[in-house]
Amino acid sequence: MALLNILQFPDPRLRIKAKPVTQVGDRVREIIRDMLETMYAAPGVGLAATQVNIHERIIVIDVSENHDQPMVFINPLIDTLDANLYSYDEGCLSVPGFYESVERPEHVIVRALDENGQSFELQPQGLLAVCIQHEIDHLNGKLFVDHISALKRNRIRAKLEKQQKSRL
Ligand code: QAP
Ligand code: CO
Repeated sequence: MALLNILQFPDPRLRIKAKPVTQVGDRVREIIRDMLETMYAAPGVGLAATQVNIHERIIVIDVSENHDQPMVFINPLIDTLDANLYSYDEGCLSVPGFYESVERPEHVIVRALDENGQSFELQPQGLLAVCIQHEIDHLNGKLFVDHISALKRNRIRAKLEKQQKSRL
């Protein structure tokens, strides 16, 4: 088990588009274990492989109250079911200390593989629906700050760059 380093905005590696996993084997299961350990330690409710500089389509999420219901999504595919939007104050382990309201489809359906390579389908509700969409964005090189105004995004970038420089 290992804690992984989490990339911070505006690191350009957060913009890399992740590649599909071709075989769900022990190598991928070790990545998943390390991602879960890193997410719980942060602590966070969701983490995409992109955020730990692994450019493969792997997501871990745990939105349960007791942090004891890990979910794994490999090669997730998502469809929007209707035009309803849902607004949520989102944060991100790669954008520490900043939260902004983002609107996304409320009703989606997700298909993915689990850690054994078995396909499953899910119609997530509430925070889980938000989190899955947020994490799939990461796999496509997109961050929640891309959904807010350029003014707000640039302010967040400037503050994080300043913090990152002072920590060198
Ligand atoms: C993504 O985010 C998410 O700023 C997961 O200082 C968040 O786990 C999806 C975190 C909200 C939907 C709604 C953020 C931890 C954790 C911070 C996270 C921070 C420490 C964020
Ligand atoms: Co995030």
